[in-house]
Amino acid sequence: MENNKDCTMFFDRKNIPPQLLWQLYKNLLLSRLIEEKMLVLLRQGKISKWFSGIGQEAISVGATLAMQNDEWIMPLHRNLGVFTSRNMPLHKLFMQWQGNKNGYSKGRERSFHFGSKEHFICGMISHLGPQLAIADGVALAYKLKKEKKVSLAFTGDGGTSEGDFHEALNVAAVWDLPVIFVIENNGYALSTPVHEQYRCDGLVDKARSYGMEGVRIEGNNVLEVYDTIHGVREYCIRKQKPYLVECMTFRMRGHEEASGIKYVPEKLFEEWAEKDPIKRYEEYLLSQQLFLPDEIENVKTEIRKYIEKELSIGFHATAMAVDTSEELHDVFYSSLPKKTKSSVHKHIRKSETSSGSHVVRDIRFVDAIREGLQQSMRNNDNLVLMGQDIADYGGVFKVTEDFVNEFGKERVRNTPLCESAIVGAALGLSLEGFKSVMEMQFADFVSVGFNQVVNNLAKIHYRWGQNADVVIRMPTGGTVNAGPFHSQSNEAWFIHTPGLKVVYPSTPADAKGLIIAAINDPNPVIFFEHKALYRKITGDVDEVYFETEIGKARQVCEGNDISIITYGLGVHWALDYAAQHSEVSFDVLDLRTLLPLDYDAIKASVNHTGKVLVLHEDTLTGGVGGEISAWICEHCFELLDAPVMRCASLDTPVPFNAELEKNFMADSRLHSYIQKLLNY
Ligand SMILES: Cc1ncc(C[n+]2csc(CCOP(=O)(O)OP(=O)(O)O)c2C)c(N)n1
Repeated sequence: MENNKDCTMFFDRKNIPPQLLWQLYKNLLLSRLIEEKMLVLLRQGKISKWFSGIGQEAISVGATLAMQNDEWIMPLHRNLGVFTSRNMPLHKLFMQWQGNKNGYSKGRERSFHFGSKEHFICGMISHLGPQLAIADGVALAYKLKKEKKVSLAFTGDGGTSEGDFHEALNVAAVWDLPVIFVIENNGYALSTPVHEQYRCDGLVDKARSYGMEGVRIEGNNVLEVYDTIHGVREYCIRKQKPYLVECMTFRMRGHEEASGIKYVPEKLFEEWAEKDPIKRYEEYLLSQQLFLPDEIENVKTEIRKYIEKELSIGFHATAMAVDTSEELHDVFYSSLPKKTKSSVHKHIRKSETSSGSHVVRDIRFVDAIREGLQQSMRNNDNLVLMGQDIADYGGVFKVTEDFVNEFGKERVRNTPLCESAIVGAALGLSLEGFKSVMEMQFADFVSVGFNQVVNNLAKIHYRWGQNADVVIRMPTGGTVNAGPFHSQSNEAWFIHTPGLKVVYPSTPADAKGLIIAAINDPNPVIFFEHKALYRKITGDVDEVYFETEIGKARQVCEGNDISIITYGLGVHWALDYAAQHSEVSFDVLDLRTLLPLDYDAIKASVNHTGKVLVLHEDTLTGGVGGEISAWICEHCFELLDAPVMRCASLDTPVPFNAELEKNFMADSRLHSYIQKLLNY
């Protein structure tokens, strides 16, 4: 090791060539000088929040330069050096921080909560930990494509306490994924010191418990960071394994600029000022006569000028012109379908249909889903299935039984018990052009993957233009005497989340057509499958590969006394009731998709009868029935002959006892609602 006598840090340049030493220096400087300028602008009220990474720059810069430019990085709020080291144009970054339309998130996201596909940077969500599992998914994509690449995700010391940290590291270890997890241990998580955050000696100790290698390094030493990540990267590729790197550093400013630093002892600032990553590195370069003082001064002047120039472009950007229609249309990714095997098959179906050569069979609901999945797997080489026990065991409902024999364990993946990480990994796969279907073992368990669904999958396209090509299969619903945690109807949780599509078939034909459509849709789709229908319902299903359009309801039967607007098991309740009450003429509408709703079909049904009952298995308060009812009142008031009524399940958890559950279920009150409407 070469010792720079004037400082407390040891620098070892190893074989790093002078151009790279210089590049590291320039990138450190750029990051620091931008930050210093931002702090001035913040005081002048020209930008809003700022999370400072001053003192931690060596980690972002060293790590980014040790990666290839087309390898994904998942940065957080103190990683300016990642963005600048990937050469993102500074004026566009300024526009981003000002919330300008020409920034990376079109003004929709603040500070560092944005990504750029072009730069292989995945934008964070505020919740910190979810970044880690996305890196798993990207690494899985590299592995499946047999590419010699790694992904890299950052976390702070605080973030390591989140369940997402545990899940992501565990999945990476179990699946042998080439991911580098970098902890920036800067002493505090907001005001919480590390001794209130964890009890192990060092966070790197956690690596061993996951069965992965780890190392703790001096995070303020840019050469140490660069050299470590460079070596770790090669290790991850060669061994196809993850690696944990704990970088010791210090946060030299407040959590964010407005929050102050009173809780940090002064002495720590003094100690860490001595280890300033830029000052020390600069001294090293000069002491080794690698560069001359003039060169250093000149580059500082050059960078300052560059910042001013780019800033003025940013400040002269056109002011935001709000366009509501553009906002609404940018929630989902839309593209013309690519010429994939699937479109070829769709074409085949049409010709087969017209020549009458296709075969329709009477099959069970569960078999229809299975067939849709199987044909999708055959048609999309880039489709991966993930879920607990879905491989050899075939899933608890046997939907994927034998799939592993046809498609192999790489594409039919058993997962550890970690819903959040698997949803995150699905998103990571999507970043690299894969499609995925995740099976929630029971829809109830989505609650432990909820954040990734509603905040990452749902919002990512609107936030920075990246789509989430993910389907989550949700075996749902009650009437199976399974108690509160294996019977819930939780579709309303998702209907309230812009950016998701929510699909809920009630027949075998729709189950097949809609699962295929959901897989072909490049957006996140929450796909509900009622467990009670799996083996109870059969119906005609075309054997060819076909899609049923998402967003279109189906008129099940036409009538003129009462409309029953429903979905899922409700469709069968309505049909059974209608069969037993031929004296009443029912117009039954099967919604099939709950987000987006087919308002045209709803209006047409109201028009047929003037009396509407919205029927669903979900509980009453806050259920989708409330939304439909409000919409009808607002848009079809003149067509109504009675108040819109909702028949839903009791506002209690789903009880276990068969009699209690029967009483809970909406259909136990169906007759009285129909009578009320008839008599109105
Ligand atoms: C799930 C969640 N809980 C709380 C917060 C609020 N919060 C934002 S940053 C932060 C501290 C994070 O500390 P650490 O992970 O050590 O990173 P650092 O800010 O020190 O870089 C907290 C508590 C959050 N963003 N997300």
